[in-house]
Amino acid sequence: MSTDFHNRSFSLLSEQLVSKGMDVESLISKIAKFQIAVPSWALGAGGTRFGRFSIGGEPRNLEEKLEDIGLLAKITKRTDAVSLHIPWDIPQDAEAVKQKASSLGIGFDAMNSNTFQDYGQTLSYKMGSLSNADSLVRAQAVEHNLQVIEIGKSLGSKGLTVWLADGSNFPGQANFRNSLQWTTDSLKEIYAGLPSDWKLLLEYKPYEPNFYHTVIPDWGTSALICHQLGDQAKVLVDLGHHLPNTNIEQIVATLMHLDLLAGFHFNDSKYGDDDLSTGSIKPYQLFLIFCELIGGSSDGAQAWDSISWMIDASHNVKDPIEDLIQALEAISQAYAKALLVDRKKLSQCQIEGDVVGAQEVLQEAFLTDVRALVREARIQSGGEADPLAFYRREKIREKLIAKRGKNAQASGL
Ligand code: AFD
Ligand code: MN
Ligand code: MN
Repeated sequence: MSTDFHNRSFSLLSEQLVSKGMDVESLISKIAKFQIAVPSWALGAGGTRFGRFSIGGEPRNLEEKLEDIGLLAKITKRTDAVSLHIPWDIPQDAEAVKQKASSLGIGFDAMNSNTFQDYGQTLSYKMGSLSNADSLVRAQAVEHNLQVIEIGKSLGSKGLTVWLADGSNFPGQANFRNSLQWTTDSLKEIYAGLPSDWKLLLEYKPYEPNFYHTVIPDWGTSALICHQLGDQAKVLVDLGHHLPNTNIEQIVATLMHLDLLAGFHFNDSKYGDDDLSTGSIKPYQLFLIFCELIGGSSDGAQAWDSISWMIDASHNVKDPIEDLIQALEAISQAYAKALLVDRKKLSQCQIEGDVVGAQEVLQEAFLTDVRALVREARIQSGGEADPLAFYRREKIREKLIAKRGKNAQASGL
């Protein structure tokens, strides 16, 4: 896209916004400040249980994952952190990894533990980890999480995300109450090892890989456990972790009202935990979530800076870097649109019961084409006007294949 095209569309949009009494500079600085962490596992093709199609040139180790995120940071200016997964990303030399990351302008967001797979540890997680009927397995899983905290401390991370695959596939397989109690007790032991300036982000998911019950299936169970752990434990909302038609924006509002929102794993889905590109299926839902986030933080329910922003996606047919460029853009657009909501008018409509008026307020913001505003924020921060066009024009994937090999596969089990 030409600079002239951008300048013309940006000045037209600015005129519109100023005429509505908005401060364009402050909008731009908010958008520029809003950074989203990239998951280390999203730089390679993910795959499903039916197979995996390599994309070529994928990162083969942690250093190459950081290089790919460094590129995203440079051209999009929308990310400045990585969320690591252990044992997939165990740094051989933490200091060297930290140096490399900071040279690329990348910090370390929440660490992710992994007790949903067997990767050579002594006792199997097949029948669960923190909820396992065998106390020795539970102890092993607790120890793994404590080790993840140690690795995170060496890198400057301040968060531990715990997602448990624990559950059962058949009625009678597990005792619901014991599973919940054992999980809670195990999490208390992990929480006791949490540094005072860390947070524990407790993720929930209704099903998969277990298909009859999951120990932490919903936001309510996660919140109940967080209450028993302490105020450093809060609920992680993964957008794909809800049964179809769940009102996620209401969950976000409720958690903020309770100061219990740890943060997000952004993605999109049609049916389940599909891990599709954020904003590719339900952009209006993403916008409504940001309306609650802006409302909750401006009304003092929960501080914006206390929330963690991460993508959690898995790519089966797209180039992972292109997918992440699209996701970062979609998140920024939803945020920018939500900033345009006339909150004073909205609450007036709510008080007066003006249903149509309230919807008009939201639609007015949602239907505003904010791409020029998001692009201006990126250009002013030194990013590319059109990151996707840049990525393709510079033939970056071809260069990565030449450097790393056609069938290079992301490190990860
Ligand atoms: C899977 C799980 C969950 C977790 C992620 C990283 O469903 O979302 O956060 O893997 O461990 O997507
Ligand atoms: Mn997740
Ligand atoms: Mn998931």
